[in-house]
Amino acid sequence: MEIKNNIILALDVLNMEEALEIVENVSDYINTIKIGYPLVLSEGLKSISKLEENFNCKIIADFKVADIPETNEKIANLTFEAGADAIIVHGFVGEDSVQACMNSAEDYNREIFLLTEMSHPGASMFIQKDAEDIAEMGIRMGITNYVGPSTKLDRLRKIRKIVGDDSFIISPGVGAQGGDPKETLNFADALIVGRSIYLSKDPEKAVKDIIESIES
Ligand code: NUP
Repeated sequence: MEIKNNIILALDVLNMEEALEIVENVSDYINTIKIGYPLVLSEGLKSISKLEENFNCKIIADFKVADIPETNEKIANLTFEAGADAIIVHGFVGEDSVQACMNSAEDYNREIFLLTEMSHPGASMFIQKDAEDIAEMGIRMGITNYVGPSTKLDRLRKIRKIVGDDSFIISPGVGAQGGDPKETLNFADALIVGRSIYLSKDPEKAVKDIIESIES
């Protein structure tokens, strides 16, 4: 996935008008948008095509798919049918559930991102202890795209070590959750940034500031 400036906008706003306005502001610098439950539960799956009609952008659907294989397949099919270029899938549910999403992605010629460890403090309670096994499972399954936390760089480094330099890692937690853009890019290929951009009074400047800090 060719991600402009290595920044993915997490567009967790609750209405389409606001969403379009924010993307309009940053569209010179950003070509990849991650949408998730906040926007889709407010405005529907049509949010995906709305964004794609208005901007030349790629959409990653952050649905953290985590169900039995049969249900995962339905979720992935509907997401790709709606136009998403990629879907984020939880790894802790196991190989068969992840495989169902991979099969769907193959049918639609789209991509999946495997979520290894999460960025929030509560991730240390359960998912952290399995994150390395999840990454190893991903490699065994032939998955090349991963999600790992920018808030815990020692953990991100471990995940990079497991998935190797040929894999593509996108990393949430930059900015509002405390992660540093430049340091994160030592281990990740692209940053996922939400609030630091969409809550800013000047989203374009917020993006430019991130780009500058990466290049400094
Ligand atoms: O581990 C994860 N942490 C995380 O923050 C996995 C995610 N998918 N996310 C998502 O990234 C989160 O749901 C939000 O959409 C985005 C981070 O947004 P922000 O903290 O920059 O506002």
